[in-house]
Amino acid sequence: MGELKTEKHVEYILSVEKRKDDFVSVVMEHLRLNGAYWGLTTLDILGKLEAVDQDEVVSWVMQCQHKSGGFGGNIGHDPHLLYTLSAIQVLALFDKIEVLDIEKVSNYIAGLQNEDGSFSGDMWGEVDTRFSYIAICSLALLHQLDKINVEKAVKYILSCQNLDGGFGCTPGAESHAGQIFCCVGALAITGSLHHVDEDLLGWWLCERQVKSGGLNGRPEKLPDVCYSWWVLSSLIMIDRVHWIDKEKLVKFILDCQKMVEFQIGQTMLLMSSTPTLELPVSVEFCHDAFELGKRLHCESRNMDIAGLSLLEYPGLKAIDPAYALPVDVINRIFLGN
Ligand code: GRG
Repeated sequence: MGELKTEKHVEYILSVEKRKDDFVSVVMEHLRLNGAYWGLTTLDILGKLEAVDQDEVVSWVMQCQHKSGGFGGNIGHDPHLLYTLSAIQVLALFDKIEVLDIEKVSNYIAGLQNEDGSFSGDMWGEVDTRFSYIAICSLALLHQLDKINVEKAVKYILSCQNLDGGFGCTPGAESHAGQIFCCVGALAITGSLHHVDEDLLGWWLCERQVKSGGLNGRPEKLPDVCYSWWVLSSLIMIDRVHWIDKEKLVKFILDCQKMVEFQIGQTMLLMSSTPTLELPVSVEFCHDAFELGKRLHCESRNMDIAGLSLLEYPGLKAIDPAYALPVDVINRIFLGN
């Protein structure tokens, strides 16, 4: 089995953090705060958070705040719940939550709860269990859960539970591992996991492991290394992680690491979604398109490492499966140590 190429992952994440003006940075600029959350969390898990300039990041995060109290994905962008959570998470990593006007941010989040207990992602009204998780996770990190109707929020999430034990994005929608993470995470944070049939859901989740050891996100789909996070974290929260073959999954994740030469003499460690997927050996003319694909994989890469942390891979900090932040950060917030 290969090993985790820690230094190469750190090198890659820092290179993405530094570039702000190239084509890809412009195309991805509206997502930057969420990318920052994943990248910085991964650096922390790898024990390398001190490699970034904390003051510079905190100052940039605060410039992403809108007058409504919510955060956009970058400076000057519209506010959305997702980036508001990312902002709180990044500040939590640096132990800087106190720079927030907690009243203002939590009022923005609470204002997006609907009459039926669900949450809209922003002022335009899209409803999804992702937003229920985001609102609940954000308010819990701010110690402000009493700003919403938790009972109704839980009731709405339970209305998205399917007969197969899984959860979808809205009532009646297909079960998907990503949505299951959101619903199980929100139920875990609110102390409502007793509503879940752990054996039924655990069965659905462990069936996501395919022959290669990788996990897919729903039946009959291809495995993808990003589900190392969504499926594993859910299995851990319902105490059924021993129902999958962990060793095979570790091998699958490590085999997705690919050293690729993308400029003469310059190599980068990329992640493919499955070990068998060949990444193109890039030459200068396809640099931009390749970079874009690479950047889209950045989130995946971070989920792989977060997944390895859940699998207790040696040398990695532990990550909390519900809050998706390092356990020491969560202990600092909730236990004050
Ligand atoms: C703080 C960890 C954290 C999350 C914030 C945004 C969010 C809350 C959760 C997203 C959950 C989710 C829906 C993840 C799934 C993302 C994904 C890989 C979707 C792919 O869907 P398809 O249909 O792929 O393209 P499949 O694999 O089903 O064919």
